[in-house]
Amino acid sequence: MGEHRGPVRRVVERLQPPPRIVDWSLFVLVGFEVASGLVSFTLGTPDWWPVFWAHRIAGLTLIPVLGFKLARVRHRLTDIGQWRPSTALSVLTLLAAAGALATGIAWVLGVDVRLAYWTLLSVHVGFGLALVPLLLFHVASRFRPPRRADFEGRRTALQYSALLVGGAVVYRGQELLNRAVGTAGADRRFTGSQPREGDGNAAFPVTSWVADDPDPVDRDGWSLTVDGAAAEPVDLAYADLDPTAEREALLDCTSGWYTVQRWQGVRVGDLLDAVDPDGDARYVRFTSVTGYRWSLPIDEARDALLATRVGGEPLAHGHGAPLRLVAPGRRGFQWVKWVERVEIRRQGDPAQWLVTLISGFD
Ligand SMILES: Nc1nc2c(c(=O)[nH]1)N[C@H]1C(S)=C(S)[C@@H](COP(=O)(O)O)O[C@H]1N2
Ligand SMILES: [Mo]
Repeated sequence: MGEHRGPVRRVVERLQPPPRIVDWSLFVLVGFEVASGLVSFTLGTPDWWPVFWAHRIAGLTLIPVLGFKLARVRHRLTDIGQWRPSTALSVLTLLAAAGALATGIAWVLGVDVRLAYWTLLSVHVGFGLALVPLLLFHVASRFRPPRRADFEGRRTALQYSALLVGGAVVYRGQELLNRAVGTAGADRRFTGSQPREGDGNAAFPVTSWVADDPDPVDRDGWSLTVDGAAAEPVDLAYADLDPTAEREALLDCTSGWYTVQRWQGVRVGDLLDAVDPDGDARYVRFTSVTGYRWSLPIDEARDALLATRVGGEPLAHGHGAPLRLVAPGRRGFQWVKWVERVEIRRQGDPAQWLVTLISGFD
């Protein structure tokens, strides 16, 4: 029989790990993708590039492993007589995985379409999150513990190294090809975000998290409270601000776009100096009129800006007027809009993770 096998088939068979290893590595790879994908949302500075690379390479490695799996179980899917309730779940799991892979790859290749309100990158994240409960159910309904004999030591390790190296080579090749052909995918940042060009309010989208959508803030009724662990808290009217500080900063949203703008406003360090922070102050918390909030370590906060203008224009309501945080090196969701309170604190604020997600829901 051996002499009838084609060369492709022989390579596949040589690379194919044992079935249970295939199943477990799918589980581990998907777990890694979900974890690294979520963590990547918090990373905004280029020294974190390995996380993004690992996410892409593991994603590409998933494709052949998923292929091995499909080749093995395809008769269960195609033979309707064999369908069980758990088969439907398996198909949904497969669709979520295929959807996440397809949207991830399309995004890398520069496909920058919107599905209703969502960027393709957001759809990718949606598929990935849907995959979590589906995969857990799938594993629970078909769980088989790995056996010692499954780990044929060196052979399996070699197979996996080959798959990972293959993934890295394909990803690197894609980068070179994207650049050579000059697709939109070539302009992506290390985070995967695509550029939005131009200056001022109209140059980049208004992006709010889930349900945070306040009425326009009336400047005359608004004031900025600077308080907390400080000797002399103050309450500043808009006219009390001296918005003459200026800096260029890059806003990178986790939905997949970035923009470089000149922001003008008040340096947070100047606000802090005015209220005389206590010696043990360690964080500064910025809170929106909606309750949305984020904290920065005090030294980083000093260097941040509370902006009243962008690209030479007064900030539009959607972008956070009258005052929004500009936090260079942080992802967009940390750039709190419609700020009304700056609070000096001794501790961080773990609850901010939950508050930002549910802010705006009644
Ligand atoms: N109060 C508040 N601030 C917010 C948000 C929000 O929903 N509410 N969205 C954040 C997100 S996810 C991003 S990417 C930026 C987007 O800023 P922009 O709308 O000016 O583009 O604002 C951040 N600040
Ligand atoms: Mo965002």
